[in-house]
Amino acid sequence: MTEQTAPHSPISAEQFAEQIRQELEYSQGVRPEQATAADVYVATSLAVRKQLMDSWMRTQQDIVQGKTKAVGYLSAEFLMGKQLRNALLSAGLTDQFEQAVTQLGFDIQAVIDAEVEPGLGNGGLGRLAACYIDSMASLAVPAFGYGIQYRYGIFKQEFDAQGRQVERPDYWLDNEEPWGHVDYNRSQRVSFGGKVVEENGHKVWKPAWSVRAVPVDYLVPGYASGRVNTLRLWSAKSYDEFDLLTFNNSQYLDAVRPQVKAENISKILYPEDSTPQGKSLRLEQQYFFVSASIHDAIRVFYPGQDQPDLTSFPDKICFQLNDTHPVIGIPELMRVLIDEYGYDWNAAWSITTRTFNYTCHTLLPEALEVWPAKLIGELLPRHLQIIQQIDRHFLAELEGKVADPQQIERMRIISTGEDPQVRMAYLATVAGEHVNGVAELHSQLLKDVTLHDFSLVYPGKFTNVTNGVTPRRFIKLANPRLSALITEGLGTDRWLSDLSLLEGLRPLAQDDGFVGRFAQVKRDNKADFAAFAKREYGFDLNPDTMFDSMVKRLHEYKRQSLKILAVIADYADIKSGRVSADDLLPRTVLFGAKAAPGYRMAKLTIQLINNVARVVNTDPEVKGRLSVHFAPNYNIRMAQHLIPATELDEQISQAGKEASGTGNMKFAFNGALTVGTLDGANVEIRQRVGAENFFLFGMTVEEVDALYAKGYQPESYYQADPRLKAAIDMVADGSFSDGDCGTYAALVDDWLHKDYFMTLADFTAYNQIQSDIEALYRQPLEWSRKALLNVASSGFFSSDRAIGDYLERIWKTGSMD
Ligand code: GLS
Repeated sequence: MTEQTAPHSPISAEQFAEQIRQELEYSQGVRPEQATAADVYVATSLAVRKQLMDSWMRTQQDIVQGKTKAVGYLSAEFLMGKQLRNALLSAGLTDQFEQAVTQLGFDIQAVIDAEVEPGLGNGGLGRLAACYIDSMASLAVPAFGYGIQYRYGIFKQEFDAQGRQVERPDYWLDNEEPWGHVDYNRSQRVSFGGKVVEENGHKVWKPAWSVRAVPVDYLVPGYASGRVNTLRLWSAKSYDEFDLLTFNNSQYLDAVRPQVKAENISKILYPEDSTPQGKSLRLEQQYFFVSASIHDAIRVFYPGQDQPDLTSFPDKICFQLNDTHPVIGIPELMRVLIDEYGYDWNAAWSITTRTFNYTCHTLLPEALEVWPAKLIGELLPRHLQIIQQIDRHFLAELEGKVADPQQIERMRIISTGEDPQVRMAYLATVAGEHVNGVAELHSQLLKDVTLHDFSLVYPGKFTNVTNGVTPRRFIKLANPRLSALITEGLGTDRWLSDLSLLEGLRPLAQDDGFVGRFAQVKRDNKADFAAFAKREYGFDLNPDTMFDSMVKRLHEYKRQSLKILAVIADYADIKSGRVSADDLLPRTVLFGAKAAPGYRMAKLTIQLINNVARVVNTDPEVKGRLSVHFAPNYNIRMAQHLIPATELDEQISQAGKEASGTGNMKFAFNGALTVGTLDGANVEIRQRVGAENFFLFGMTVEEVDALYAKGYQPESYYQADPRLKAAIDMVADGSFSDGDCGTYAALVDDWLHKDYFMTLADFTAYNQIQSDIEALYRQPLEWSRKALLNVASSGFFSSDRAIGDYLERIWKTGSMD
């Protein structure tokens, strides 16, 4: 068997134990005998960080001196997950760590558990960014991740006695955080407000206030590449700590006001996903991190130069705009080039348009960010002028190319009318060199619908890069049993760097012995998850039932309602005596989802699911056959436990609404079968794993459009399907609200009279596919064979492949080695 070894000079377990001891004593001032698991966690992390330092410095140097251009991945979110295990894996120190910690007399798990997960993202978009920087380092692509170190990440979710979501702040930085290095010597000034004046024929911005952007550097070690890239997250600090004069007059709050205002910028992550909120603090955050990052890139690539030749900037770095959040970087680079370095408009435009590329991550029109021009004018007056000028130039260009004045009007970057809005996706499309969607279907719909006018004018700009996820975290770390079996089956662990090798498992799907061992891995993972869920949430899960999971953000388009209505319909069948509980396939339905705090319908759906769980799980009539559990605070850690234990994965969004999905890929990697619609990357997963190994149901995008056009009347579906009617009636009649018919009235009313995402129209098809699912599950060997074929065929969804596509189609750069 060939084992990959990590090229960062490996050390022995004894040496590692010694380094941990040194860190305990000389960094933390704790004698090993007095140390707690949390101390050992910090010491170990510092020791691993030091192990990676040489590779990091070498990588930095090669990035600056190398001939390949770097990538600046600009993202408002990086949902990293816990760092320690991943860093150990990349540094090739996992075994040494386990031995060293044991030698020191500590419990490995307790040390791992001492790490607090940084929740610096909402969901798929932030996690994708984290997977991409992992892959870039693993492929030795010179890259920087640039974002914000939020003081408070995504809220902690709890449920109250009524099953409602309660949001609690995420104090992730309250304990020592050993991974981020605060580099006060490389801070940047970021300014806001004020006005623009004319001086000697030049526009000069006189800002009203500034903050200090301090970088906090995280190492991003590649797997088996010997490379360590940088994730630079900016933290906002005040220049005016506090006003002593005011303080002496005992006005404490006034005295610290400037500090509070400045530091607020990086205080909280907006807990929205797919639906942005137009708040000025959010625009401040966006500008804060892109301005600091652009200046940082100039500092890195033109060190010590007062008058650098920035015409070479696009050959040094290209910026990927992860959705519209960093798009204010476009006028910022123009401003920097024109106002700070004296380039004329055309030269600046030429540099800018070769520097930026834009990834769109949505299809929901309401999720395409727009900012009131007035707000931009107040916060960034010079940028508004630049955007207006870009819009004027663009208009002139369009007039030469487009005959239809209405089309031109539709395409304007700044809308006309009383309260003009700046459309950030349009700005990114006009200025970006490439525009990509995140799955084949999504990229097609961007061209055909969302950005159709633009695709006519700039057909060459549009491309697709189907998302991918890292196999290091989501197979190797999450599922050690499966990893070992794959390595044994393939005779090598090289699949961790080249996931297409999983194809080699295909013939083993015909080997009943191997399939049986694969099934045993799943069974053991289910038992582990049951123990985890008991410990963490007090759930009683029976590993001899089917584990059926739906974990993702709570959003109407994702249709958690469809799943819970199907559960209620089964329950109603039993309660009414139509079906005997003994005929039901024993199933454990698992939910995990956070709802945006202000999203009423999503929060009501959480409440409903929790109360269905309460009623069903305590009803002796269905005991052992059906149980429902909603695990609070779904996060990366929980995903790493739950995904390997899942047998059926729910990807049931309305077709044409989920841009890609990435959970679907993680489940396929781990041998779950998918029940899903033809939406997002489901389409490609089904193509690759084979239609016979995927449970497809529901309307297509075309059918959805046709039904909207015809006039959708959800109530007619309610009348036509007695099971659907029974389920909705049970919600309406207070069965899940202690007899109170008002609790879910808003949900019921929406289902019957609006149901924008057509849950009711897909209900019957969703139920029908359940009989196929159950029939297959009753043949365990056949189920496992198909599950194994899912693993064997999902190598395409590695983030390494996705980064390969970005390199080839968009960045036109490569490895530094
Ligand atoms: C999202 C999409 O909703 C997901 O479908 C997609 O997988 C993800 C990454 O591309 O981006 N867009 C968004 O705003 N949040 C997401 O998770």
